[in-house]
Amino acid sequence: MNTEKFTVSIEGFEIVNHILTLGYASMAAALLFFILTKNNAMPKYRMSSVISVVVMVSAFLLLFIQKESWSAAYAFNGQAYALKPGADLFTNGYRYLNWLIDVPMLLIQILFVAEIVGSDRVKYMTRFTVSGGLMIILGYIGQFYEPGRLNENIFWWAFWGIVSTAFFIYVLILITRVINDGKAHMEGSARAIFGAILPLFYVAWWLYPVAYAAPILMQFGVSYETTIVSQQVIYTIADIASKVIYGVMLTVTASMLSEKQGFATA
Ligand code: RET
Repeated sequence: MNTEKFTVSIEGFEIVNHILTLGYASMAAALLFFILTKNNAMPKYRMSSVISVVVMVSAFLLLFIQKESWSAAYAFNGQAYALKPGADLFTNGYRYLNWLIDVPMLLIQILFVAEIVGSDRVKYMTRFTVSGGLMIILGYIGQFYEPGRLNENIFWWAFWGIVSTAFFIYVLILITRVINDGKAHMEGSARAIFGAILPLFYVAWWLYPVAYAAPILMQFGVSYETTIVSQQVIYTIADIASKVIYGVMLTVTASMLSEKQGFATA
């Protein structure tokens, strides 16, 4: 096996370790935030905070494992970090399994703050879970063939990525509807903050397919190191935006809506 091409510089190796540590540290800090602020909102909104807590725990564990997987795959050879013979290869696979939990959770949590209830809530919950779940499972299959991996196969990687994107577009259509419906019965700053979730969502969620696609740059002469390091940086920014910032915006909206309805926090 030619492991030469899989070598990463000291800086590259450390940036990934640092960014993954930032990732799981943010999840731990935000976990406390969601627990401590849960009662600032009326009971009907609190499921949003409960779901954020679930998401934080699962993302914390995943990013911790991701960091361990990265450190364990390489060893310093006196000049750079080379693949360690006999060690497990670094894999993003754990991420996808974490998303399988977190994607339906994140999509469902907003329904409580948007006050979508009854059969509409059930309808959205089902559609979000099925389409979000398929989007992730198909991407999980595709990532095994990622360019740069030993068993790369650009055809299958692109094929599963494109099919997964079709479900992603459907999720974007549904979430746009949910946010617009929710906004319709809000006013003032609650409406402004809740409305700002839509652009956040579009930017943060698109970063995932961008990171999935990044390794194709190797076909155009970009190094293995640059693509793999930027992939981890993009994933971490996306994780913090789509889970932590999103959850905080929902929490703030819920407490503003509660206050308007006369709910006083102790
Ligand atoms: C994949 C495969 C390539 C095509 C597309 C993808 C979309 C992934 C998304 C993931 C979102 C994850 C979140 C996780 C939070 O915990 C699967 C990368 C479209 C949108 C929000």
